[in-house]
Amino acid sequence: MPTSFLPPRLHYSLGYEAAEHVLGVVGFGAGRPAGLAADMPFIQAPLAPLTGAAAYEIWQAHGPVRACAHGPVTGATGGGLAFGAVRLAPGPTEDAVEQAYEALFRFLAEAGCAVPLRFWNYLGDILGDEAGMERYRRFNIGRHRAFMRHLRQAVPPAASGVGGAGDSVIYVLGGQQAAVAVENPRQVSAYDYPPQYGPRSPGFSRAGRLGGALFVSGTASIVGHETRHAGDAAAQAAETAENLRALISAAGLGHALGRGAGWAVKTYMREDGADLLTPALAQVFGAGAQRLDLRGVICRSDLALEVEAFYQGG
Ligand code: 3EB
Repeated sequence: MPTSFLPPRLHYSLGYEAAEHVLGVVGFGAGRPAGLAADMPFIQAPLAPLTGAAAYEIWQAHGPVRACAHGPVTGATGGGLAFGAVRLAPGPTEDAVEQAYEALFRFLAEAGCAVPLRFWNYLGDILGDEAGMERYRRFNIGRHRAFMRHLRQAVPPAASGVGGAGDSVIYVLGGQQAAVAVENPRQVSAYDYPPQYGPRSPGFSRAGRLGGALFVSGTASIVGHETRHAGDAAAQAAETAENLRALISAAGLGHALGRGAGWAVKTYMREDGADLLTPALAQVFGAGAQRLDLRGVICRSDLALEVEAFYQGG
């Protein structure tokens, strides 16, 4: 039986509504909500909403959950899913990332949800230089090492990789069966990027489909493997929308385009100006989609924005 999800809930205020069967909570400019049991997973992301109040991303399961921390990972499991989150330890980024991923893999196995479905990587100072190599490139080396040892599937799952200000965090959703990886016909697979983007290619697939659910990776204004429209955020928004449309269609979910209901969307922009995304997002997801706009640094300096999404058909 395919795993079923409730859509993630994206909250736009500090007020945390006690939700049922909470697997995990991510805070954006927000600390641990008072209503969340002390042993349940909460991680504060090094990113905040573009404007206004703090926000939470809340993942819920269909059924009772229990906390199950393991090593450095805070987590919970229930309803055939697990949520786990970890902070990067100090030290060289590639080593810290390798250790963090290894801890997440061990956590997932321990939780009985050994298959990673979706990773989120929020890195402090993502474009900064670390002893002669960009931090994001070191991140890719560490992730690659962990995947070589622990990933039991042909291609890596969906992911986002975004820079923030503060402590780096990685969180994951795991399950009991792998999602079907989906690639974008307009883009070179990230794991096949040529070496000009670093010694190890980014380990993620463009989307993962699991039953009626779709995890859409961070998607930007990249065609083939090259950035399009450097310096023009509005044109990047339109190109990103084209990429999202192509990807969602390739996933066999063309019928979900523009539906609104069932979609939860997170956007990342370096500068203010999320309004310029609104027409593009309305076309792709529909006006009724949940939406959370975050301030983030994209992992290429010429990219102004990135968009990720989750869909649960109903
Ligand atoms: C890209 O298409 C844009 O390194 O995990 C998007 C999603 C991006 C995930 C990652 C990076 C990652 O290459 C950047």
